[in-house]
Amino acid sequence: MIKEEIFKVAEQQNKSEYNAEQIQILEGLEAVRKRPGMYIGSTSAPGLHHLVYEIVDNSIDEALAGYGKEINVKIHEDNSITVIDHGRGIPVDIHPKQGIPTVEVVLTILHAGGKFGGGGYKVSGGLHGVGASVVNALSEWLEVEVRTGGHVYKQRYERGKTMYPLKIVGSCGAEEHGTRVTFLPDKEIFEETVYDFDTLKIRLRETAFLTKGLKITLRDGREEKKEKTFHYEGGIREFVEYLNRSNVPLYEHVFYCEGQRDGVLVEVAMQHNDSYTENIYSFVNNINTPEGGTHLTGFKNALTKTFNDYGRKNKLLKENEPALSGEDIREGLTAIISIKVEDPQFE
Ligand code: 1YM
Repeated sequence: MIKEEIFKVAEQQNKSEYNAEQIQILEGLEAVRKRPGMYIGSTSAPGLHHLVYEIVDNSIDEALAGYGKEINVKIHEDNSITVIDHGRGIPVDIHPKQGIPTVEVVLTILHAGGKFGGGGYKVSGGLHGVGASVVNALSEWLEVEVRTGGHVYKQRYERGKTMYPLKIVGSCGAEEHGTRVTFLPDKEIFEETVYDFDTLKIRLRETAFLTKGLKITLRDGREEKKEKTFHYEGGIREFVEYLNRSNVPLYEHVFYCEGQRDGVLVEVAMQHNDSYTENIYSFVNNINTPEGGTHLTGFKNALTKTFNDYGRKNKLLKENEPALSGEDIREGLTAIISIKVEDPQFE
């Protein structure tokens, strides 16, 4: 074979591989549309709201990596949602394996988000943690805008299908960077397509408490204009103050500690109030773990031991007196245990 022919065959092979990959992409997102519940839990209100958390989680990961301190969420008149962050922007360069811009890979290939840029603590990839491509698959349309290198890049998808190649639609300051995603949940998929401001408010407030220093703004652009900003420099310490707001604290100071070992970041905040109820919330990578786990058991054991050791050492507990039980110590306790692990195992 002469050189030209070899090149031609190679080119055709490349093309057919590329097409095969394209087909896989479409099949991947079709699977999501066929069984949405498998990816987002439900197609009723919880699933609808879950779409927002999936997109916001990518912005939170970016903030945890040290890029961008503010996230804006807006509900529009038609119940479409915009999420804006000021991180590095989803990369726009051509993905070496897929041959399309990385941002398009992130939005059109299932589970792609979690596979790149390993390392670092990620809140995405948790319970559902399915990423932006699932949101895209379940949206009538989705538009992404990335600001980086002085350009504004844009791409639109309809029911997960790319409408045009990534294009530059404008310019921005050389130092400006970030990602903006707007999507309209698909009425063919969801039984409920009206967003509830308070549902988003509660979850975004919790997220802000768990990520100290991060500012999250939620705006309602529908009939009844509303706006809420969540920004807690004290993080979970302020979360405990908030939870204890309608109780009488037994002491003024909210106990707080943080530490890191073996790739696990641990934060604890607590304060007793004059009630009898135990109010302990635990989180792994910003996801509530109501069933507890070793992080919660470890905390409870350490608390019981520390109180008893202190009591004995300072003769508050006489030698012939029995130790305080864990339940006694946790009476009226409000606490937050928040851990961040690099590779969480949810069971
Ligand atoms: C409004 C939604 O998705 N922000 C966002 C996403 C990414 C990055 C920055 C990012 C991550 C990394 C490097 C990395 C994502 N990138 C990817 C992937 N906001 C939103 N902001 N550069 C930029 O993790 O290494 C997935 S998400 F895969 F392309 F790296």
